[in-house]
Amino acid sequence: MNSNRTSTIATNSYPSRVADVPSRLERKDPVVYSEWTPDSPLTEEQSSFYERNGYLFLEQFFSDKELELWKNELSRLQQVYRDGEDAHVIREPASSEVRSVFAVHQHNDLFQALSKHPKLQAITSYLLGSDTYIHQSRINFKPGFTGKEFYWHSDFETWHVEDGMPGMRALSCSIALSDNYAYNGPLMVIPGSHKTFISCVGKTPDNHFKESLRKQEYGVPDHESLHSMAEEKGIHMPVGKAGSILLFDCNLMHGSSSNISPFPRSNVFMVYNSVDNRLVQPYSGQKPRPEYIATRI
Ligand code: 6CS
Ligand code: FE
Repeated sequence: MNSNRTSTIATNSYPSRVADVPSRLERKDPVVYSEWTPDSPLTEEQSSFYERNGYLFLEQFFSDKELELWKNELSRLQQVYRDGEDAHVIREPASSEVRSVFAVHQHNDLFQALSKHPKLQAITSYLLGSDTYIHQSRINFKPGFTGKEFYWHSDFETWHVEDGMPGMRALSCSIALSDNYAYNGPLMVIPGSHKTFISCVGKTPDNHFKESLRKQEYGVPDHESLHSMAEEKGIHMPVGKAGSILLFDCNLMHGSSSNISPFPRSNVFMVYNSVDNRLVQPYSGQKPRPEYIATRI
């Protein structure tokens, strides 16, 4: 085991789930790790929007031809995993509908190619200021009528506490494989929330992921923190056609409502982590989560 893989409390810049009251810590890490130049893959305006808001929504990012391929593969996977007991397949809390399929970048050739798409790699390397690897990938199907919510949370809080991600040098790219409307449970974000770390209360249960991926109840922010953040910064809901992408910082507060519309809101998420931010031991002190949730390189 090399030395930098052991996390010590002294190096824990973002303690969470250790106190019995919530607290707010200022972000210690940059948001955009590169200097913008005219050769950058984003415009200066896009880059500074992402730095300020913690997210960037790009419509019609992929061609219809590419999209058709991934949409067909999505439908095929939904059939493949409809029954069965695969660990990386998560079902809805109140039904047996498939909620998420994890590690698609490992199990599936088409989605592996998507995770390495040159347009995505150029943007993620620019924003994270280094080469990147996939920390986690998943398809969230959010089926029509039964797709349940993803309560407000910061991904980084979980990835730091439960996976041992040292700093805020990772981002998610949500690729819409179905049209995202206001009424079918799209992602909602609190712009600018990525610059504050909400330290949560409560001790992480063992094997927490067995519940949290269906309905997260630990590592979720308290109502007072959420209320004051939303009051101060508002809530944005970037929606658009299939083929659009939503890039968002690992510490951005986000969530999505249940989908009671007849229309699915199926997105594939690729999480890019900097190779200079590789996981150490979980800061919770518990054993690491399985590889299909958090890649350890
Ligand atoms: O625990 C995780 O890694 C997952 N949980 C949520 C709610 N978002 C990020 C990720 O999919
Ligand atoms: Fe999330």
